[in-house]
Amino acid sequence: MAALSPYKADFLKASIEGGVLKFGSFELKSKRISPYFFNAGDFYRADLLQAISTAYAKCIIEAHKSGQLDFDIVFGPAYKGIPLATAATDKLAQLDPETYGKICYSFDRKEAKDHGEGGNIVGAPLKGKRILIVDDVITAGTAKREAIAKIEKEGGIVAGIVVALDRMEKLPAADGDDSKPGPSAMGELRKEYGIPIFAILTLDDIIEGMRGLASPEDVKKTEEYRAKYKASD
Ligand code: OMP
Repeated sequence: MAALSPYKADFLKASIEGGVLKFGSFELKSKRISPYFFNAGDFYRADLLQAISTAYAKCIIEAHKSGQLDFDIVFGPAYKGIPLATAATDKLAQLDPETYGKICYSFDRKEAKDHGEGGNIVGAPLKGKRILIVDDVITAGTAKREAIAKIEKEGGIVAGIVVALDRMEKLPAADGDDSKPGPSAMGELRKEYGIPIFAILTLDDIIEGMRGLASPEDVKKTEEYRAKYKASD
């Protein structure tokens, strides 16, 4: 496998050293038991927030330059997406003020507000704008579908999704039999909505980069998990 690009390697190192990417035994939303967990809520220290906002901004700039992504607003789904989208917007403008100095951010409320300015969205209005969703992790894609529905209801046009981590997992089988090959959440979302989706890191990147930063036992368990749940596409 090709070496990780420097910004991805820096991000992985900060995630492990900062305790954001943990190894052990964790139950996922899907009920699968995973030997690793990435908690974007743990980027609460200034240096870690800078590490993640830099990684998002560089990933977004790369995708934009390649011609695959054009957007007006960076949208962070509540709650964990909110600081991620806000910090990524700030970092984009810092890294390239000419291109991103006027980029906007916005996020949703979990509960609609019926007084004051009211509504479901805080920040830039979405109507008629191209929206880039910035979120933490893709496992099954359920949270991304919910975010897309909210944005479309507000009249926004979803332009793409950027996540910190693609777990590369196959969708849970309808009959509960996870031993059969299955398609990935990311692939299904791309097909269903026709939008580009980018991940700063994938599970393959984590396994490659964790050697030397995590114990050989954790590497082995993570490889076994990949062998069991990795999607076929
Ligand atoms: P969807 O793939 O869109 O359903 O989103 C996966 C969600 O699972 C994330 O937004 C997190 O809330 C949570 N999650 C993590 O935060 N980190 C992980 O490593 C794994 C999960 C998970 O439960 O799958």
